[in-house]
Amino acid sequence: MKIKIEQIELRHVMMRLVAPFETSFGVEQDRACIVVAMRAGGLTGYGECVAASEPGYCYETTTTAWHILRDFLVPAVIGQEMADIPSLIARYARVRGHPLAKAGLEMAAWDILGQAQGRSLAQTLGGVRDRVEVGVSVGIQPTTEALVERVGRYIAEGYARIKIKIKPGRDLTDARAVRAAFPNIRLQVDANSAYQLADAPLFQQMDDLNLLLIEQPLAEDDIYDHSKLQPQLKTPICLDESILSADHARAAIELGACRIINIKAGRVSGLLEAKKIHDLCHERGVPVWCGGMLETNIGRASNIALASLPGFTLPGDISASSRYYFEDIADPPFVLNPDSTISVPTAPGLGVKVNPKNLERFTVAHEAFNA
Ligand code: OSB
Ligand code: MG
Repeated sequence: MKIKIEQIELRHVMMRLVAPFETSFGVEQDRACIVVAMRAGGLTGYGECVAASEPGYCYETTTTAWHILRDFLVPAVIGQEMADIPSLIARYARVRGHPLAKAGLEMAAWDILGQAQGRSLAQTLGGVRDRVEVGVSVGIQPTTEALVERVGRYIAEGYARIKIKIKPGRDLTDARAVRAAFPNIRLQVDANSAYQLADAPLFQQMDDLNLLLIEQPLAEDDIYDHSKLQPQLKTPICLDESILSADHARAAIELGACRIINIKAGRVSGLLEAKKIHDLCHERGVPVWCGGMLETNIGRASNIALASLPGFTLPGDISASSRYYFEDIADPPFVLNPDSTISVPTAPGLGVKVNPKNLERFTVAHEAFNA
């Protein structure tokens, strides 16, 4: 089956988070993304490019992603016949880097192809679960006391796994306080690249907190120093920012730089590469889990489908829709089941319905490209 890509529409969307989200690289109150609408064969597929307003998590921003999409990716695929995902990717293979921009476009194509074949994204990817285990990622709070209270409220809502963000000056004390208040909760920390190898003694002090993992302690481009840090710790290191491809994952595993990998389709240029990383890790017995980028329900549907693959054995950073936004641009909302899971969509493609009124309301810029 071949489908001609007739139109691609880009929308710069801004949505207010229910609460500000603070990490070691900054605070976000209004979250930006680019919604990609692809029209082909009478169908519309949606993708979410997760580039943020500022280059804190990675070098891409909403503005660079818009440039790469408008000037390079869209021209490479518009008017072209699409048979499958590899044939789509081949058309823009000469564009180096910019994984978040590529992943937004690729997601829309997965949605179209799934709809055309009458298969859910989870089915297409090879998912084996109808519900996925989830947790919540808790930003840095004004005080340690406020953090403990915030975590307590998420646990009361039913989240069975908590991740707290750390930064220099708000690390050991915060982690110890949360562990002391909740001795049995599954707990992990995320440093978002804020430390150096010389901080190894700090992370050694976390070894008796029974953490599931320590996420991305060192620089985003430094797999090597993580391989120097991991042997000094009992707690597994999990890489996020450092892993941009299956080749990076293989290098990190073979170097002993981590024992767990966080997979985000955006960071690795799309779901096809995300599945490759999953397959490699699954073969080698390395646990993976699905990371999040504060997605709308479009990106969340994609994350949940990905997390239904068999190697995703740790809870994902995939929370209920209400944890992020008061109102979303796609329905139905994702809700937390009593067993700290979220159900996998079963409708064809992403399995969510975009709400045109809300999408229009949150759009700050848009541009359409026709074949
Ligand atoms: O490092 O995992 C991260 C959000 C934005 C950028 C980076 C990260 C995060 C999160 C949020 O931790 C996870 C979520 O979407 O709930
Ligand atoms: Mg992370």
